[in-house]
Amino acid sequence: MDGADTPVTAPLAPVAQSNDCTFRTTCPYCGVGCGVLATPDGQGGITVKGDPAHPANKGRLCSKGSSLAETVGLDGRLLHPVIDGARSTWDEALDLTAQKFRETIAEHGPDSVAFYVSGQLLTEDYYVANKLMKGFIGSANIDTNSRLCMASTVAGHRRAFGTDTVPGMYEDLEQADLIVLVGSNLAWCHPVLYQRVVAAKQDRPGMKVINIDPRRTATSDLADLHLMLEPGSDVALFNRLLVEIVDRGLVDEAFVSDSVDGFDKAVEAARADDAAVTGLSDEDLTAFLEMWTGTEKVVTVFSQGVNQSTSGSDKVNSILNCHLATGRIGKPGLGPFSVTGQPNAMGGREVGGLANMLACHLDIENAEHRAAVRKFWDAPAMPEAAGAKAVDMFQRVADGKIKALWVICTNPAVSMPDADAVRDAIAGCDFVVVSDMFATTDTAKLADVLLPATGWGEKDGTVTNSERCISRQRGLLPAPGEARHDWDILSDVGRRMGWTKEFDYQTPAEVFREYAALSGVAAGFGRDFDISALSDLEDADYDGLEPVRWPINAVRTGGRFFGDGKFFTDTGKAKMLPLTHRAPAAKTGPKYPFRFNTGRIRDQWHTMTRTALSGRLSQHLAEPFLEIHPEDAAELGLKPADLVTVESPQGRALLRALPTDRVGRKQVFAPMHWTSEYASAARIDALVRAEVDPVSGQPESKASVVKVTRFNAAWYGFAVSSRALNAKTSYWASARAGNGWRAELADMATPKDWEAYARELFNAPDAAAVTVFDHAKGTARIALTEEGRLVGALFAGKEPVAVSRNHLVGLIGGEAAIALAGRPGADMPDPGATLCSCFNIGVNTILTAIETDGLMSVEAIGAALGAGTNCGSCRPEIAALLESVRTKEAAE
Ligand SMILES: Nc1nc2c(c(=O)[nH]1)N[C@H]1C(S)=C(S)[C@@H](COP(=O)(O)OP(=O)(O)OC[C@H]3O[C@@H](n4cnc5c(=O)[nH]c(N)nc54)[C@H](O)[C@@H]3O)O[C@H]1N2
Ligand SMILES: Nc1nc2c(c(=O)[nH]1)N[C@H]1C(S)=C(S)[C@@H](COP(=O)(O)OP(=O)(O)OC[C@H]3O[C@@H](n4cnc5c(=O)[nH]c(N)nc54)[C@H](O)[C@@H]3O)O[C@H]1N2
Ligand code: SF4
Ligand SMILES: [Mo]
Repeated sequence: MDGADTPVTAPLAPVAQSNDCTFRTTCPYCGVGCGVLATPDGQGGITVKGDPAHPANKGRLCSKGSSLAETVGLDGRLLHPVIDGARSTWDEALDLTAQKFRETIAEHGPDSVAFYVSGQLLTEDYYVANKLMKGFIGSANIDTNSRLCMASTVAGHRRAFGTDTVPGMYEDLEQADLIVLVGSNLAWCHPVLYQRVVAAKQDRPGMKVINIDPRRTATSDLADLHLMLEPGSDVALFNRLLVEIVDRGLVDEAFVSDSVDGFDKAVEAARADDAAVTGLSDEDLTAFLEMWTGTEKVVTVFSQGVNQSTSGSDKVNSILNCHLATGRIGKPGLGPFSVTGQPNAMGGREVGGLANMLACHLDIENAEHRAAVRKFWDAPAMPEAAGAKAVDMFQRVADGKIKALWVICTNPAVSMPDADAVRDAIAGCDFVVVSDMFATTDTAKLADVLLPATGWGEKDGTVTNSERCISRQRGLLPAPGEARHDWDILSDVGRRMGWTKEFDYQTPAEVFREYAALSGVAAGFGRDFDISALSDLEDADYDGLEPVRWPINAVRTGGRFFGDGKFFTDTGKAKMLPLTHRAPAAKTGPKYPFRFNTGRIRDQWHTMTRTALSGRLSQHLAEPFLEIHPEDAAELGLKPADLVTVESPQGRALLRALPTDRVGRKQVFAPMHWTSEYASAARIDALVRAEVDPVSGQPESKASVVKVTRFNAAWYGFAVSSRALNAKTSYWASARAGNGWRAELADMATPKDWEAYARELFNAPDAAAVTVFDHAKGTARIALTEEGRLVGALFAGKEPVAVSRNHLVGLIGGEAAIALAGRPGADMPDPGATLCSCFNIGVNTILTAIETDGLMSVEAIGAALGAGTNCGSCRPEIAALLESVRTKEAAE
């Protein structure tokens, strides 16, 4: 361990509130873990800004973080428990839950029940869930959505290091001379960390960035080199790198002989592999090898393009092999760096949320570890083997082996692979409890018992970010309705199941102290995760806990791991693994010719339960889409803005085609976010095959196979509405916008009576109607008004309708007369689709500024329009717009 590093900040200064009623808390979205200053307005609202004192973001926030104020209202919140669709009391709901779990266990054994939890739970919630299942119910059937996210990294770390440890910290990215981003769209998924990289690169132009991704993304735009490798071929690429390292004599012989096992076998396997499967040109491959081997300070950042694969663990180890061979680990400015997805993805790994781990990085299969935890908990039973991992868990639910399921803080009916089958399995399960903030999620709709949980801004506890930094989330708003905290609900059920003393927690601070003490026990076994110095925190110190990086014990705080060559394996040495490329499990062929890649967009968070509440965030990309290569689109006879049916052997979706050369030939990409709440058929995990990595159990979410066909719509429509729409067409996708909603529509049969159709769509039977029909062209324009105010406007035609969507959104609730023009008058320029969500600046506004005012840089556009000057999340897209104008000009 490298104990020389200074702590992140002096721990324990009691500053929960910076001044009057401003709270220092942590953003609930990505694993960057930015500090947020939130000020309640006393009426249920808040204002937010970045916390300049937080080490992760130093005052910055991205578009999602800066929009937090728009997502804390009561809109859609579940405010009281529900049993079988009817309101109940907490006593009824929790008694029923405890009773059903007890009965099921008594009759069918502990493995007939399961918890499926989440990397968005706070550490304290997670600790109680894990203790209840593993220690008291006596089953290891608790798994988490981190199985879909971090499991391959956990497996890779454990195989190489003997423990699941991220060696470095964020400042390594700033100090590196080369950053290699593998399967990471950092610009959209870890935007503040990305901005730190951009700033460092501006300060030191010699710094280089390589992006390894089969798709061109906002992140590739920053890269000096973008390797569009064949999907799934990362192991072959890093094997080739390992051979190059050896052949160039760049092995750190001293480090390898003192601190690494398995070198020879790993190199032998790498030599036998063939980089041709990457599909990269010699020129690109050579450039990569030159840059990596020619630079000492390399940080290799990896994310879901690596983890979500049937060779995910091998991909991780192929990267670690190269860092271990060169001794490039655990020192400033270099090392492998897995970025975590969810705000507490790391905390969940520490606390033992996965079915194959115990708390505090202890191993479930290790009898001594089990005995120690059992003694510490005074637990009646401990499982001796790993429980069901997510995919397996829902299979057991489908098979009827798991008969009682509790889903907490995750939406598996949308986010699990083979999602239709998962949805059906949950629907068919004897007893299902769902704890969520919202009643209308696709999973919540399937619950027998629905429990209202508090959410961000209401709950108190800790999270750990990608660089092992533990920060407080603080409650600043009252719990809405009867909502309760997850740790509290879980403890109450524990007590009702009979373990009154063991689950007698009154505050999250009590839970945290117990957890910190257990980490001291783990440290006794030589485990790395040790926060024992926090085990006697007073309540006030817990309230005031400053961001602090673990380990936190009597001898050290924070710092890097492994620079000293000491690892946590049985031999104390790191392990290099012999690895061989394996292609994705699903094979493309005549029936399913396209490789189906999936991932994220800038302004939505997962299944959209919170980010879609913000009209501002919803304007960036307001509709589910499929990126497809223009030549493939042409072969399918697709016209611009056509809809496509995407089908796999598992399921089907209906998406807007987005022809772009950002994807390769015969590769398509769709965002993971849309649910049945926001679109007719865009739960894209319904198409994803439930194929898992044999080591980690993580599903291959990015490499299924599909076919794509044109959806032959008889008509297309666009609508704006002051209230939620009642769309029933084959295709619809709706989003909050301005003072109401917007929707895209299409169907195979044209309504006979457009006006009647519009009244139903807008729930406005008595509104006054203004209609314009062009029967020759087959277009219909209908505006419905109540008391002179526009409640809904529908534009329909045989072709995708070309109207100014942002302009129409601005008219919702206003005067009706001007709506039917569909676009603004000549005196009012059309802003186009929103690019900068902070200042609501559209593409056209920026293009006009580039073209007419001759603005040539992102900075100049910022100075003139403000775009990109607040959160900065849109800066990569502004840069891409500039580039497209330059390319266009060069071609003219
Ligand atoms: N805006 C936003 N940010 C988020 C989230 C969100 O929902 N929205 N979610 C958070 C969470 S939980 C997570 S896990 C992270 C995920 O963060 P990322 O992993 O950066 O995001 P993804 O878009 O899932 O995938 C990254 C890239 O992997 C590429 N890829 C696909 N197959 C391969 C392959 O075989 N090899 C390589 N090298 N690349 C491949 C995809 O083309 C994609 O561009 O984001 C976090 N941040
Ligand atoms: N095809 C494909 N599928 C994927 C991925 C992909 O890249 N491609 N990525 C995978 C990854 S990496 C991830 S992390 C998952 C994410 O997938 P999910 O975890 O299913 O997505 P979320 O929308 O974040 O679900 C969180 C739920 O918890 C609720 N919630 C929020 N806060 C609280 C709280 O404090 N308490 C409780 N009880 N509930 C709360 C929210 O309303 C929401 O319903 O998706 C995975 N699925
Ligand atoms: S980068 Fe954005 S989403 Fe991630 S923690 Fe920071 S503000 Fe939140
Ligand atoms: Mo994730």
